[in-house]
This record gives sequence, structure tokens and C-alpha cells, in this order.
Amino acid sequence: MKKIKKRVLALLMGVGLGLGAASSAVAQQSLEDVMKARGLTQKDLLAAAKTYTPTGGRDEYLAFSSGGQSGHVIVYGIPSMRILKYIGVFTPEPWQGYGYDDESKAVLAQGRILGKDITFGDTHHPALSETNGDFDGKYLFINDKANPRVAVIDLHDFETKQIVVNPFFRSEHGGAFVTPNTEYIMEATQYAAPYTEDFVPLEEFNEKYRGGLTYWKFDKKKGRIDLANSITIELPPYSQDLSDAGKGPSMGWGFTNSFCTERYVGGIERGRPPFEAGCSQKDTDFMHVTNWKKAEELVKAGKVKKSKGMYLISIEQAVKEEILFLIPEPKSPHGVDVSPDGKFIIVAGKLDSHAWVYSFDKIQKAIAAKKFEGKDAYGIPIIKMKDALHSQVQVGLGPLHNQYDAKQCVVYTSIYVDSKITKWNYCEGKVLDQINIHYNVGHLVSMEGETVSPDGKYLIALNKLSIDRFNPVGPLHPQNHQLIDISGDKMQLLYDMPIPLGEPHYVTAIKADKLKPAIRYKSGWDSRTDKRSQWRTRAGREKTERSCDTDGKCTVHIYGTVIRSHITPEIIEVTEGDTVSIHLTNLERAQDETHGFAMYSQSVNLSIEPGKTVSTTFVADKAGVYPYYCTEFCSALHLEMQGYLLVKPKGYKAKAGAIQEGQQYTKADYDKQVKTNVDTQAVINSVVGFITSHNYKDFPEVVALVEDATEQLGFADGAKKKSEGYAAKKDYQNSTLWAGQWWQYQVKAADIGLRAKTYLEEHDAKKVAK
Ligand code: CUK
Ligand code: CUA
Repeated sequence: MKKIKKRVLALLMGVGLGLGAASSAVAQQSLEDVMKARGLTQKDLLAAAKTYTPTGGRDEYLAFSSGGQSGHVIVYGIPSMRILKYIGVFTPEPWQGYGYDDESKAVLAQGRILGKDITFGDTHHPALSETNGDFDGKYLFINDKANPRVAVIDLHDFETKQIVVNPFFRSEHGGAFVTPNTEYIMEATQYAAPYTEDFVPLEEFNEKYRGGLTYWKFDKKKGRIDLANSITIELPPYSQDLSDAGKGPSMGWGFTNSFCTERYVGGIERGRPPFEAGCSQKDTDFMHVTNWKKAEELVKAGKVKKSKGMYLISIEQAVKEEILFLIPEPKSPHGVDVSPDGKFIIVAGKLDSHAWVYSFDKIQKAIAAKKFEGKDAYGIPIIKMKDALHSQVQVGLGPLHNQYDAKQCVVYTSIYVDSKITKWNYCEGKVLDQINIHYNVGHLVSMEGETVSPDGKYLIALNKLSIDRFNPVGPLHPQNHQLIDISGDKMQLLYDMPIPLGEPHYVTAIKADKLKPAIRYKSGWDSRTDKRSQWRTRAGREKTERSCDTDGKCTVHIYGTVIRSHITPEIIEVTEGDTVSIHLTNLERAQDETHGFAMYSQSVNLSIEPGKTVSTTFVADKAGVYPYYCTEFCSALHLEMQGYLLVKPKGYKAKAGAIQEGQQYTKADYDKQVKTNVDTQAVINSVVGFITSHNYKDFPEVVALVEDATEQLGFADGAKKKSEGYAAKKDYQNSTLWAGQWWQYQVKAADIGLRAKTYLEEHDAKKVAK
């Protein structure tokens, strides 16, 4: 205690730590010295200057990366490549309390399949919401390949709000891709399976197994996917792969490619050639061209039947209504990417060395003229490749994905086998530049490269192998994201960034200033439903309610609060067998003042951000003592932010007598504490004087700090009054303890005041006449 007091006071008095001497020693080292010592070249220095972000600096773009097998989303800044957040999506994430509080458990429960909790997801493609084909910064969607699911993340708070399960599919890959006004989110199958839940032998593969493409309807007002107005188009049992939505002239259409149109079923253990041989025999596979606008019209006209809660268009109906066509594409294609102007669709064939550029105009002409080369086994008309193709360009061995530049007709294609990025002109069919990457690049992303107006500037190669790029950390290597400068004619490698969390298939990057995330929640907020929580409470209104049903089963609801640095209540008493529901509301209004809540043996960890209300429910099935505490270091007295859950045995009779404090206090103790408080107040006043004598109102951050400090001083005043009340009654035990609490609030106010003072000094605030 004494030590803390001394330190805080020392800080308040502005006693320096001798940092001045240290910084001048650093300055004596020249740039040349550092270059020599670290073996850096001029080129390295240039790259460093392009990515280094000084303290307090911000990034120009934010990247949303799939977290691969982790089931999360990773958020990082460009060009600094600093990781900012992992967002729990399909997998519990304890730091955020995701999957540990009742509210987020309900979100994960939406993703249950066949009655089972699925606490893993194989995330592949994040997609940002769009308005007029441009990112609007409101929502993020991501798919789960292993379990056919799509999640909705609200970028107001970067939290997962919804998970939908595709009722027809058993796996998927071609999602999430959005239409230009986020009308729909595309999700296509990968591995064909029956639409029914029963057993169907592989002998009936051609007849009963199916692929498909779901257009999930997005309700922008609610910020949720609307299953009842979503549309699935049944597709043949080809392995549908990636998709992309048309825009501009191709608005209203979607493009989905496929592999294994051979409809081969393996069986290596039965002596049959494996899938990989049987699925790559034909020279071409099929791009599926779908007309979602027309599908929507059919739905509106009442022509589409519902199945499993959504609209289902059979292959037969899709053919009859002319909303489904096929076009041959290069063997085992992978990426399919619509150009910013919506006129071209580039497909990269991973077993080919070409990228194939299709013309939407030509496709439309063939459809209008009903010029088809024939039909597939399911009666779907096939447009002749020659009639749809604009050009074919040799880009390297194993092209996978494409991203567009701000420059007209310029596209970048990832070359998996050659470990290269190829920059080329798709209008003229000309290769412009190539760069080596390390190694085996999968997706690549340019800034807002999927939109109608790509920004260019940077490109990130998302590599499948890192091999020798980083310090070895065992047989499982980190992933390697490589930042490339594409602002000039030649691509320039700037930075290697290890990602130690799953295989991030795809990333999408948005201009940072389009995002407007919240600083705090409205008070008593359930962030998962975006409504005021029925379990919220306010300061001074904390309460415990116990109710029992006729079978004698009892439930205890605790409506509690957290604020620097105590949890109310600090003592919870229940009886063995009770169901306990603890609801905590964070009363803080200050930025970044999150509190946590962990408890012994209950697998509970809550993250309670300012304003939020979260709950945890468990059965207190064993009598005993269960300490709980705050898991965020929220103030100097954070370790004291604690409490006890006491689970009493059934029929327990309380012992007589009060809780005995280990320490008894006298008038002298009280006087000493009061003197400390008076001294502290003088220092606070001088800090306040400094702040108010400057133009602090010009700095919103400082205004918020001042509000917070004022609130803490208000609490200090309340504790002071209690302390004085007890002193008047000569109860020096309680008066000393409340004087201590009074000082605790002063320390918090001082801490905040100092932060404000430092901020003003660092930003050269002006002195103003008072
Ligand atoms: S996929 Cu992994 S590199 Cu799922 Cu988009 Cu191509
Ligand atoms: Cu709240 Cu530590």
C-alpha cells in the first residue's frame, strides 16, 4: 500500500525517470551505424521507411484475413502489417469471452449441425459489404468450408452477430462473395452430397448427389441474413468452387466455377484410381453462369417453391427459366474474378499456365441467340468456349487467383507452382512484370481490389509455405503474408509477415477511414442481439433474485456491475444445486476500460467492455468456495478487483458473529489517511489547473478523459462523505476504510488527469488566458 502511494505521488509530482540521458545515447548512433550493424541495404531502408509506422501512427488500410482452421478472422493494418485483432467467429475465443458468455454462446449455437455443437470452422473467404459496388465499411461475411456456414460480423464493434447453416449442403467453398449492393451473399458447394439427410450409396452419385449455389438474402436494416428470403439454385454434382458477382453491365449475374465435372468418385483402397486422377482427366470444366436477378423475380412472382425454410430452384426450373448456363473453362480452374468495370471475368486454371479472360458481352450475345454447343447430362445449355472467350494469356505455371489494380486493364495473378506474382494487361493480353514470392502463393489481395474502384497501391501475397523465412518454431510453420508495393511499374517486395493462426486463404482490405467503429456501447447493451439487455442494471441498483419452482429447483439471478476497481456484488451466496446466472454491466464510460470476469473451475471468462452487459450461467453443483476476479489489468488496484462465490451445502446453518477484519484502525490511522487524501487533492488540483489553462477542449480525447476523471472525483466525494459520517460517530474502523476508498478514487482521477496532461504536452497544446 505504502509503496503504491509513494509511486503515485512521485508520478503526480512529475519526478523524472532519467529518460533524457538514455535518448541522447540513442541519437549518437547514425543511420549508417545501424545499417552496418544489421547488414541492411539501401533497398531495405526504403522498404522499412514505406512500412514503418511511428508510435501513435495509423494505417491507411485495414485487412480482414481469414483465420483458416482457427475459425477466426484476423485484422491487421497495411502497410505496417501490425495485427490489431482476432475476431472469434466459428470458434470460441476466450479473450473476447466469445463462447464463454451466454450471449455469444447463443450465436455459436446458431451454427449447430445435426444437433451437435461445432466449435471449429475452416474459414476461407471474408467479404465486405458493398454499396454501388464499393466497400461501405458496415459488415463482414465469412464462410466455413468444413461445415456449410456463413457468419455475419458487424464492423460497428467487430463482433460476430449471426451464423447461418446451409440446409442443403454438406460442404461449401464458393463463399462468401457479395453482390454490388449486398443484396445477397453467394455460397456454393464444394463436395457434392445428397440434399436429403439420409444415406444414399455412391452408386447413385449422378442421380442423387448434388452441388448448389445459395444466394443468402441480407437484410441491411437488421444487419442479419434472412433465411426465409434466400434462394438456392440446385446444381449438378460437380465440385463447385469459387464464385464472384457481376457488376456494372453484368449486375444481376453470378459466376461460379467448378472442378471434377468428370463426376468421378474415388476409392483408392478398393484399387480404384484416386480422386486426384479421376477429377482431372477432362481438358475443361464448367463455369456456372447464374442470373440471380431473374431468380429473384421468379420468387416475387410466386413461381418458386420453398424447401427447408428457403426458396429452392431445381436444375429443371433453372434451365426452363433461363437462369443457368455453363461455359467450358480450363482444367481444374480455381479463381474466378469479375473486372472492376464488370465486362470481363478472369479464370485461372491451376493445372494450366494460362489465365482465361471471358467477355460478359459475348456471353450475353450467345444466350440471346440461343447459340449453344449442346447440353450437359442435366440438360443445362453449354455456351461454346470460343463464343465467350476474349483472350487467353500465358501467365505462369499454376495460376490461382486474380486481383485488380487501380490502373486500367491491369490485373495480378498468383502463380502457385512457380511461386510468383504476374502483373499483366487483360485487355491487350500482355504480361507486364513478375516478382518471386516465398513460397507457393495462394490468394493475393490488392487494396479494395474486388470493388468497382480498386485503389492499387499495395498487394499482399498469401503464401502457403514459409519454409526458410522466419526463425524456426518446430515442424508447423507460420503462414507468410508478403507485402508488395505496386505503386510503380515494377513490383517491390516490402515485408514478410508471419501469421501464426491457421491458413488464411483470403484477405480483403478496406480504406481505414471507411470504418467507424464504436468506442463504447450504450449502457446495458447486449452486443450480440444489438438491443438493451434484459439483464442490465445501474449503479446502486445491483440486486440478487432467487426463485424456486415446485420441484424445489432454484435459480439465482445476480444483476451486478463492474467499474474500476470492484465487482458488485463482491460476495455471492447460493445453495448447492442452484442454477446461478451472473449478469454484469460495465459502468465505465471511458475508452478502453474493459473489465474481465473469471471464476475458479467454471470455465468462465467474460469480456465486459464499457457499456456492455454479459451473462454467465452454470449450476453450482458442488458446495465450496469459488474465488472470482477481473482479468483485465484495469487500474493500480486491479488485483483487488475480486470476490467470492460461496456455495453452501443444503441445509447449512450460518455461524454466529460478523466477518472479522485482520486489521483494526484508530483515529491516528484515520487522520493519516485524510492527510494523504488532502495532499493528493492538492496535486490533482494542480493537474486540473494545467489542463484547464490549456485549450484542452480542442482535443476530444482529452475532453473524454476529463469527463472520466470528473466522474471518479464524484465517486471520491461519495466515499469521503461516508468516511466523515463514520468519523463523526467515532467508528474509526469504517471511517479509515472509507477514507481509503476515497483515496482509491482520487488515484484513478489522478491517473486519468496525468494521461490528459501528457496528451496535451505531446500535442503542443496552447496556453489560454482564463
Ligand atoms: S481457396 Cu485457398 S488458395 Cu479456399 Cu479461395 Cu484458393
Ligand atoms: Cu477490472 Cu481489473
